[in-house]
Amino acid sequence: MNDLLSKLSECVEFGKINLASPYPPQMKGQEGADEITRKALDEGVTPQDILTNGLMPGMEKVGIKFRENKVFVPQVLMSAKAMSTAMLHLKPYFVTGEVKQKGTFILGTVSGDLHDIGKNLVSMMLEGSKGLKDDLGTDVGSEKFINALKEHPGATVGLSALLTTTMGNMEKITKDIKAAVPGVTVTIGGAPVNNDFCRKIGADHYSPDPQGVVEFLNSKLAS
Ligand code: B1M
Repeated sequence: MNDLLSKLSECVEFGKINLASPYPPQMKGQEGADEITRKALDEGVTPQDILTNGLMPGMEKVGIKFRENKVFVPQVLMSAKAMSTAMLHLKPYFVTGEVKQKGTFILGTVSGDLHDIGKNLVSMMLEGSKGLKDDLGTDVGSEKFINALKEHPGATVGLSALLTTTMGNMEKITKDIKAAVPGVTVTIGGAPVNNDFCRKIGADHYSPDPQGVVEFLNSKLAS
């Protein structure tokens, strides 16, 4: 692996945001995710490579340690902050500009769920799209989605969930918004969900990654 990418992975794993950050103590005075991402881009490493082979493996390692109670919420928050800081550098490259969706795309992480890094990647990719985007943030319940749909008639809704305990909320939200706004299209994503779950809850589409959302919106336009 490229040396910069392995350093980047380490920054995310240990929550090293930038040079100025004193956390973690063992990396004090070293460059963080901020500077190393910039350097990698300047050296010609592709944004996709940075995401897939630098940031994501670091987050995977944190996830494993988190599951095994080797690190706790504050450390994971530092990792999330390091990853989000790095993603700011990648944002201009991930803006597709290709999506010309019909109406607005309303996006949110479902109620009870605070994970927003994956959702933000979807949001980033749609930054340059021709239609509007309404990112409602995290912990979003049925009512907020329905209000947004009333504000943007004809909109498509994107739901993200990262917890097995909030997947069920995805089902409730899908049912609620389809009852309130018949005909609305719902696309879902996030680590614990898949195509079978999508069909089971009556959503219209599942995408394993942000690019899948872009492709789905484009295919909707073509149909
Ligand atoms: Co949490 N957490 N967390 N966490 N966290 C996981 C998800 C977990 C797998 C960790 C573990 O145990 N190994 C576990 C879930 C277990 C489960 O449900 N089966 C877990 C848990 C248990 C929890 C808490 C309950 C812990 C606790 O408090 N005891 C708690 C819940 C808080 C809450 O939400 N109510 C909690 C808290 C947190 C933090 C707040 C500390 C932090 C979130 C910070 C933030 O997001 N701003 C956090 C983090 C960072 C993680 C891990 C380590 C990383 C998640 C992440 O950002 N990945 C995660 C372990 C892991 O995933 N390895 C973990 C990177 C991101 C780019 O990937 O979000 O999967 P992801 O998005 C992907 C795809 O899923 C997809 O595109 C992205 C790129 O490919 N995608 C979409 C996502 N949304 C999409 C929508 C789409 C399409 C594609 O269309 C609409």
